[in-house]
Amino acid sequence: MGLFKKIKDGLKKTREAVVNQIDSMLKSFTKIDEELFEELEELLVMGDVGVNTATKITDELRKRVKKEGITNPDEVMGLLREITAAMLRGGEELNIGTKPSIILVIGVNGVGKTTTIGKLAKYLKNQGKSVLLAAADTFRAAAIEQLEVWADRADCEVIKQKEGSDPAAVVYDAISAAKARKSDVIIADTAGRLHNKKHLMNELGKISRIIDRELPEADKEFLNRTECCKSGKRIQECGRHNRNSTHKA
Ligand SMILES: Nc1nc2c(ncn2[C@@H]2O[C@H](COP(=O)(O)OP(=O)(O)OP(=O)(O)O)[C@@H](O)[C@H]2O)c(=O)[nH]1
Ligand SMILES: [Mg+2]
Repeated sequence: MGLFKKIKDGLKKTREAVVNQIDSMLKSFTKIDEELFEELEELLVMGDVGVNTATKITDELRKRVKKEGITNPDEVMGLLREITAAMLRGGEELNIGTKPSIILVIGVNGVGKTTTIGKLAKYLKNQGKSVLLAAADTFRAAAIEQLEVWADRADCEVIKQKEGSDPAAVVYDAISAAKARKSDVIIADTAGRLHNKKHLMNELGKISRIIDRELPEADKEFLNRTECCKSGKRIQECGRHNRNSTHKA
């Protein structure tokens, strides 16, 4: 079995397991009460939905149940599907209309920046966009190789220099390459950093200035692993939330 199929099947199993658990939990209830909402929220969090999203989903469910006078737990699964589908539809779109446009992915150590880039690259490629990755995490050992594995899966190219080189120079190279190849989107990986590490924050400032100078008219997104914010907004620290992380920068 190919690696990508293995990952896809793995994700499918996880999703099915969560849905089955919610289903049997709902069947064990005869009425809808606070305990049901709490158990549901717990299952969503354990299923890797994320605490904020799990709370949003259960809050919305409480509202709908009350408003529509629903009392039968059998009806909860249908409502859940509607709520999650609506949340996905309502998601904020990335503003990446110009050619090229650039997405700079930032966040503290181990929150899933590189993984998100891999998934995003694949998603954009499937939408017919040409994607170029910039390996601007030159700080953590093996970060470049990790990005290359994801690039391989998404079938896109990585612009890189050697470990320890200036990340702003990598971004500069990637912008030049994207202009020459007429790529649609550049996605730049960056080293995990905390806002109190001044030299790393300065480095981010330098990358940002290079982008503004080289791509003054382009659409730019600063994608924070836990939240999205547009270029120019203050870069906020995002909390370390990943239970599985083993990396240390
Ligand atoms: N459960 C879960 N694990 C994830 C998710 N995203 C990433 N991971 C895992 O978290 C670990 C760190 O992910 P990376 O993508 O390397 O995170 P990073 O922010 O690039 O890390 P640094 O480059 O070290 O700062 C890896 O083991 C990933 O497989 C997610 O959405 N859910
Ligand atoms: Mg990384």
